[in-house]
Order: sequence, then structure tokens, then C-alpha cells
Amino acid sequence: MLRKIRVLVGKPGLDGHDRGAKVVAAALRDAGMEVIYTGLHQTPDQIVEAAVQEDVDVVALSVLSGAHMTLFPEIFGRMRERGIGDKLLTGVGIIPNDDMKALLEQGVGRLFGPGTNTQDIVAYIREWYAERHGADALPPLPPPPPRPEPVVGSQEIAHHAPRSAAKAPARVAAKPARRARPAAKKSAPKRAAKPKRAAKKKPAAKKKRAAKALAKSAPRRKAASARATSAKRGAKKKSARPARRGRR
Ligand code: B12
Repeated sequence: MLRKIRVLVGKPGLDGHDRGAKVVAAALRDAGMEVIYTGLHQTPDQIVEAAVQEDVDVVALSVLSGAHMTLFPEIFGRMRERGIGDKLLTGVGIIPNDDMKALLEQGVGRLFGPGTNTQDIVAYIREWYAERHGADALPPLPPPPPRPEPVVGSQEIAHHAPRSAAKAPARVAAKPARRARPAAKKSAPKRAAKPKRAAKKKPAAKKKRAAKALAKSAPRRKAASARATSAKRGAKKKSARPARRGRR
């Protein structure tokens, strides 16, 4: 069986940008390589020691701190001291063209920048390996890993999914469809209008009593209404103001 390409992904210095390094480590692993990730905050010595111990073919550094002109030459120097100067030193950084040129001249491999396609990195490492060890030594690319199923969160998404996908079982249960209104309610016959209550007829005796009470209270009611009208007039007088003259 062919030996897997072994890569050490290193994060030297105080640079905390590890997302890209993890993404690249996963992409190299998916391309059939053996990947060792050092984790954050490693010294050049630690990285080179790990590369020797792990017998790697490639040392790939992630230097997003701007210290690339210090770290790449230092690590490359130590690799040579430890007898692994023939291995590939590559990596990423926010590297201006002039710096990139200078590092290439020192013997460092191709360097990448932000937003690089991970497949370009895979292709570059495989090309270098084939050149160094011959095309026969290159292990075949494994089939791409299965894409995770889309997480269907709502009916809307399920509705817009392609027809073939619509039948596939969703990982997350789709929202239950709204319950349809019961059919019976729709076709239910309209309620008959409530019959109006027939006005109760007051018996004659009651009518008489009511008329008497009304007649008794009439003078009182008259006096009360007179008081109310005079109070109203008074209020009107108080609030009455001279009419404003409109501007002309
Ligand atoms: C997210 C981010 C952060 C996050 C980091 C989260 C994390 N855990 O990684 C946080 C908020 C913590 C952060 C902090 C800082 N950041 Co910042 N950050 C970014 C940002 C916006 C995106 C980086 C990222 O994760 N991208 C997503 C990954 C997947 O994509 P990628 O990095 O492009 O990776 C691809 C390639 O670069 C390459 N690659 C990546 N790694 C590797 C490794 C190897 C071995 C190989 C071969 C290839 C490779 O392949 C990847 C796949 O496409 C960049 C700007 C940018 N657009 O790049 C600034 C940026 C890197 N940050 C910057 C700065 C200045 C800082 C701070 C110093 C800000 C501050 N003053 O506090 C701090 C430093 C913190 C620290 N301890 O180091 C600067 C760096 C400038 C420079 N070096 O010249 C940048 C460029 C922003 C800018 N334009 O100024 N940051």
C-alpha cells in the first residue's frame, strides 16, 4: 500500500487565527493525507521537533500575525539544522509580493493568502510530492466525503428544495403542517337568526302605577333640568372669548 503524505500544520507565535489552519487541516485529511496539527502558540523549536518526531513530508505554517519574515526563515533554518531541510515548507500569511519573492528565494515553498481555495493547496502539495518521489508514489485521491444533508428548518425550505430532495428524509423534522380547518365547519349550515324576543306587554295595573310615579317626579325633574341649563349658560359665558381676527 502507498504511504500517505504526512503534513504538519503549525501555528507559531502568538497569532490566534486558527480557523483557516483547521479548515486546511480538514481539507488535507479529506484528500487522503495524514495531518498533525500542533495547536496554537508554538515556538519554532516545538514545531521543528514535532516535524522530526512525526517524520512528515510537509511543514505547513499559518502566520497571520504579520511576522512571516521572521518565522518562515527561522523555522526553515532549524529544519535544515535538524536534517529535514529537504522537506517542503509552505504556508499562509498576509504576505506582500516582495516578501513572498524574498522567501521563495530563500528556499521556502509556495505561500498562500486569505481566501485560497483549499483544493489549490491540496493540488500543490500532491504535485510537490509527485516531483520528489515520482508519480507512482502518489496515493490516489479518495472519493470526496459525503455532503451533509441540508438542515430543513421549515416548510418553506422544504418547499423550495429540488423534487428529488423533497422525498429524502430530513435530518431535522420539518415543522408540522398547519392543521386544516375541520371540513364540517366549512359546510355547516348557517345558523338560523335568533328569533327576536317578543316585547312583554305590561299589565294594565303596572302601567297605571308607572304613570303615577312619573307624574309625581315631574316637578322635581323639571327643577333639576332648569338648574342644569343655567349652569351650562354660565360656563359658556366664562369660556366665551372675543373672536380672533384672521390675518388678511
Ligand atoms: C476571523 C478573523 C479574526 C478572528 C480569529 C478567529 C479564529 N479563531 O481564527 C479574531 C476576531 C479572533 C481576530 C483577531 C485579530 N485579528 Co483577525 N481576522 C479575521 C479575518 C476577518 C478572517 C480570518 C479567517 O478566519 N478566515 C476564514 C478562513 C477559513 O479563511 P482564511 O484565513 O482566508 O484561510 C484560507 C487561506 O488563508 C488558507 N490558509 C489558512 N490557514 C492556512 C494554513 C496553512 C498551513 C495553509 C497552507 C493555508 C492556510 O487556506 C484557507 C482556506 O481558504 C481576517 C481578514 C481576512 N479576510 O482574512 C482578519 C485578519 C487576519 N486579522 C487581523 C488582525 C490585525 C487581528 C488582530 C491583531 C486585531 C486586533 N487588533 O486585535 C487580532 C489578533 C488576535 C490574535 N490573538 O492573533 C489582520 C491581520 C493583518 C496582518 N497580519 O497583516 C486581518 C488580515 C484583518 C485585516 N485586514 O487587518 N481575527
